[in-house]
Amino acid sequence: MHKLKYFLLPLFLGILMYSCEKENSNVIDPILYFPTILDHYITPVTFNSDTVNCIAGATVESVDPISSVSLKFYDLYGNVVSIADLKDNGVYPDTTAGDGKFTGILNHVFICREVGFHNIEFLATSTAGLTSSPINETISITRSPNVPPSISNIIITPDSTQQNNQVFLIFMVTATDPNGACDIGRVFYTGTSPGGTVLTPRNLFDDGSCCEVEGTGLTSGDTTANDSKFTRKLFGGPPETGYYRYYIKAVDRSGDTSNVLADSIYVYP
Ligand SMILES: [Ca+2]
Ligand SMILES: [Ca+2]
Repeated sequence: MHKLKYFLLPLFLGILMYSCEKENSNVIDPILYFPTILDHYITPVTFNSDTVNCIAGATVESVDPISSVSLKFYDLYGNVVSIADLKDNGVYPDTTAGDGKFTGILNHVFICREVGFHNIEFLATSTAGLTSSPINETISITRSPNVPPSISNIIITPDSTQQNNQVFLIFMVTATDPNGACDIGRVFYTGTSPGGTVLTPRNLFDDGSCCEVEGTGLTSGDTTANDSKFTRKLFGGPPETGYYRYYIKAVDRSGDTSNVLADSIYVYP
């Protein structure tokens, strides 16, 4: 009897599921028509300027009428900083109304030029509120000629500490760039242990200790964000005795390097 029950139960469930599916298939699903961007262009794609000014176009196919075709321009941190509406209305730069080719002008002026590759995204939305798959491209922002950054006011503490004694090591420097604070790409130290081992390079931050850095579970130790003073606070016990030597420098977004400032921590037995 028990065996029969175990045989019948799945059979019963199977029939139940089948009948449910059958019932579902009788429901008329609404058919969703997503617009498709068939073709797109943007020109030019390189700017050696604070101003971005491009003409962009997208050819859109859609069953439902199109309510908008937009072009988003992103900063280097993933934020949308400008949006252009592409129109199919025959008004410049669009040539012919109603041909499915949407055209517009993307314009953005940087307060501080962000040299690098910026993402742009084309997106079409229908009157039914359905959006196409986004199409992504990049615009390259350059700076030529470029002026390198410079650093000053190096502070590394403590001056000395005992071997294996767990302490906070603090690295500070002021880094500026004549092209603007946003042109500082990276501030970091390299170094060597007393025995000559190359130390892992560490970045310094001007982030006001907003967030955990580099998966360490610690913040940078920086006091005030965006004041050109970069800091890195680490916790550890130096294992070797002698001089740990550190070299700090900055690199800007065009890859040019600042002067190098050096300091050391003496570790006694
Ligand atoms: Ca620069
Ligand atoms: Ca700071």
